[in-house]
Amino acid sequence: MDKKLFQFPKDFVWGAATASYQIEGGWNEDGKGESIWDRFSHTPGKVQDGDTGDAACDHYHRWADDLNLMKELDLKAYRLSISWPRILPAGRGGVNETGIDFYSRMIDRLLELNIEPYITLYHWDLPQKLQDEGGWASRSVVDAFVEYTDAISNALGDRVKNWITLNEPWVSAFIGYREGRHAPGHTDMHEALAASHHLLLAHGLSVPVIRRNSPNANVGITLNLSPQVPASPSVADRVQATWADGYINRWFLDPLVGRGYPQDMVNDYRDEMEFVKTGDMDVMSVPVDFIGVNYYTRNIARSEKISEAENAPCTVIRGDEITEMDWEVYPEGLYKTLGRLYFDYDFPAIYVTENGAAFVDEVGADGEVDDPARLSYIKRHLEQVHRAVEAGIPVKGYFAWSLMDNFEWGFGYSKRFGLIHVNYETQKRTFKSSAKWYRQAIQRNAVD
Ligand code: IFM
Repeated sequence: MDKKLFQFPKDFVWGAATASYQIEGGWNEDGKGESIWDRFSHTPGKVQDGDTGDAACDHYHRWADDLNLMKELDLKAYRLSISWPRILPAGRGGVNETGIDFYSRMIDRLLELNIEPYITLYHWDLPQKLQDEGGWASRSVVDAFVEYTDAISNALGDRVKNWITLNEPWVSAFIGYREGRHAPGHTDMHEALAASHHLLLAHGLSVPVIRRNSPNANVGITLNLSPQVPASPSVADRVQATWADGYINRWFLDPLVGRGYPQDMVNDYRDEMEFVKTGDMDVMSVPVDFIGVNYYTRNIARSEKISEAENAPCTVIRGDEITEMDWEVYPEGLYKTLGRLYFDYDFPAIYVTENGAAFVDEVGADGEVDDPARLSYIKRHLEQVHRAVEAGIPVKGYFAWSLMDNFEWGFGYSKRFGLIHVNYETQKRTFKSSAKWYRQAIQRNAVD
């Protein structure tokens, strides 16, 4: 039987993504300030095996070679993030020209190679100096973000035409300030709520600044989204799923499109929301050109309020294909998420700004890295993207996470997400079989 060929639209954007702290290293070089992740990873017990991003993939020194690898992969686009403390070491006031220069040279080279840069302004490496005044929980950080946005979009806006203000503000706010598994490692729900609000405010105030400095740019924001499915038809599980959807998805989606914070969540948080000021909700619903979605898995919601015995029989069984992150492989959730963004929220364009999987990779005796599980993961998710495009959903591009293995936050270097294998002892890069497959997909503009 002939295999089905999933052909993508002509202008579909094929890319890969990284983030500054996860790959750059050079943590204290050339005038860079300390970030909250430098501080967090240098604190014993915070990151698995005591790993830090001090050297990471040494991309700060090897960026030119890494760009050549991107070309070899035939990437059409590269999503990178800027390290805020490399640009403004103290978070505000006093630009570090060496930092600007680093990114400026990289952008020039990307354009020379015909690789379109997509810049994320904030992928979690807040300058520590701003954390010292309260971090995202403090409203004063919002102005500092706008100042930073102005500095970097002014420097690069003539050449960079795709901007993402924030990466996964839910993670910044709730994993950083409520669960404490990420920097700054706090465990305070009120701080987390305030942080989420200030992040969205910072986004809203930055969009017009980018538009002013970068005429004709596409500006958007990236959220981590996942379907929240009740484990059973019991009322308790359904309530739990609705709550989880409000907590992770709607808390960010609704204000972005001008619906305000979801009322069911506000009912829970009302007493803690004094940080919302008149006009804030208008600011954060500034129109965007696109929404970015980072999709990895779904969540099956089960209420803890009732016992296993009392609960209705489980109707949703977690699939048995699980990644190293303990995340279920559930490609259809990507289709559902894309559909929701278009049909329920009406975003004019959508990019999958991250999708990928961590699996154990080994370099074989022949020096090759064969990673069929990752290849299959990416292929099946791309099929769902194709399905969405066919359904009329305006999905404009797909960025694999990640270009190369890197520092996976609290897990250090123990989880590998890369298309390119990195030997952290030697910094040798090796294309995995998924990378070779991805190159072929890019070249054919199709998946089969
Ligand atoms: O590595 C992270 C990335 O920084 C943000 N999105 C999820 C990825 C995998 O956990």
